[in-house]
Amino acid sequence: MTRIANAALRAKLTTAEEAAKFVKHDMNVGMSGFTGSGYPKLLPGAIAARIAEAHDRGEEFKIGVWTGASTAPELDTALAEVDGIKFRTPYQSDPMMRRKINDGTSDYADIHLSHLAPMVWAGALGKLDLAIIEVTSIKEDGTAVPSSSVGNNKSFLDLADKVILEVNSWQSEGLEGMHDVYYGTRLPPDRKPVMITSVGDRIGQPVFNINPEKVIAVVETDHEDRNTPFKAADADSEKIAGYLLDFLQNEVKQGRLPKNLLPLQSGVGNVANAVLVGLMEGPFEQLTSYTEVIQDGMVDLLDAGKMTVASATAFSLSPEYAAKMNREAQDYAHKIILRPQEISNHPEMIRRLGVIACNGMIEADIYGNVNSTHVMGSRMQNGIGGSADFTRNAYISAFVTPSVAKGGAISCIVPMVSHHDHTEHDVQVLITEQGLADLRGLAPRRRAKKIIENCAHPAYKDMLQEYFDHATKTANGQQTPHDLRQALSWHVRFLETGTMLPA
Ligand code: 0RQ
Repeated sequence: MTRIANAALRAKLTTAEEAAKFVKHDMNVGMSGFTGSGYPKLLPGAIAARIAEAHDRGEEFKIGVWTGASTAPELDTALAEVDGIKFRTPYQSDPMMRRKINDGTSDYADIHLSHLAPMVWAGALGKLDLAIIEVTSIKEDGTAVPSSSVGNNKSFLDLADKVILEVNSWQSEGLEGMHDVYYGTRLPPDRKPVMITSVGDRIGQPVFNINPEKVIAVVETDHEDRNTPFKAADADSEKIAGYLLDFLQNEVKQGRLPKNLLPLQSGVGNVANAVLVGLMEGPFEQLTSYTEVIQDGMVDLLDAGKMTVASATAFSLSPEYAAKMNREAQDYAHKIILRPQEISNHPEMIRRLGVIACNGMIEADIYGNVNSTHVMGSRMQNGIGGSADFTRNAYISAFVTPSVAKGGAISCIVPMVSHHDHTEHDVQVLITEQGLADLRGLAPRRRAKKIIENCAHPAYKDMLQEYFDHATKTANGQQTPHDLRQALSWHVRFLETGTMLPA
């Protein structure tokens, strides 16, 4: 049975190959997609094929690609491997895309996830020529039910000159009613408060408005999302999660956090999963989550009755949990809310609700500055994503990492970070498998002592202490002692010798 109930839009049904013919060199294209869910499955490949043909003929053909966040091989790999992306924003985690960014083929603007929509409204990134958006269905009145992510779709649909819709019948019709698409956002000076005062508040509508005159093509697909298999937490992740949970329990004991904590935001990956598993076994009840993505562990917490409601902008589930969500979406529609990312990541709500944020990092320095994005100062890994939207505005902000990387050749605690994403002013808690450093209220020299003692790997602890002692003696001022000739010498040593450890 068709998922396209509106006759006028059904009449625009065509193939991806036909629809792709609309895309021309230098266009800016806004695509759906957030952490591997809800991205267009067919159009990017069809566009990539046309780009490859054009390049074979010696013609220039590259487009700008704006999304919600990371997508999947069908989008980022497909377009990057034909050198088809001139500009990419706001976040990616695709190995091919990463390569093209780092070899200079594609420009990449690493933008806070809550910032992109307002920038697009303001026209700061230029004209949006086309939106390619996956939806679950098109209703008789011409509105569209979003799929497994909302991301920037509402903004792209509203602002693009033209629209192509991919209607994906793999997505569960039970998703209808889960989304809360807010149409009240404005640019200054017309901004009004966004009236979400508890995690479960709904302030928008369950569907996207579609202007039928802008729709140039509708394509049908049944391809599934890129759902990455769940990896069981390793020993280090379990230790890190354990320190965080003990810390939160102590905050409750001290009367600084309520018994059911405050809304949780957690990054994706091993440690985040371990935290969610730990919460399943822990003492906390009536938990809530105000975050970016719904992960397997949150579904477990909702099922167990330990979490009452979770708000995000996308799913990021294993294949098994995605299948479960597809079967049972209707049952979750009152416990899970998917919002546009300028709302899921909005500083106003994160500050008001008092979110507890926990994110991964590449490295931290002895004063608690954090690098989330660049390997050895220059090479882009993924991007800042929503980590700063949450960290800066959180009630409690934590960063987690194993204390070493690359088999011990790299210390993730360094004298000075090689790139700054989160400054010491924003970072309250650092955690490695060695321990937790509560940095709240500490002056830089005390922060250094705590981070070295609690978080550094034994192989690097003495070296960090030596650096700090040396910097304290030689620095031209004592607030944040550094010897600028040596501050980045560990990174230089790694680049020259393959390890941060001295010969
Ligand atoms: O390299 O892929 O070559 O093996 O970096 O590291 O340990 O797998 O860690 O997957 O948790 O990612 C910061 C990148 C951590 C992620 C980052 C190397 C390491 C490996 C990945 P390989 P791990 P994770 C909201 C928040 C920004 C976005 C964000 C991230 C690779 O967390 O992208 O926070 N964050 N969004 O070997 C050199 C170091 C290194 C290092 C690790 N110090 N130096 N390389 N690596 N440490 C998210 C949501 O709510 C969805």
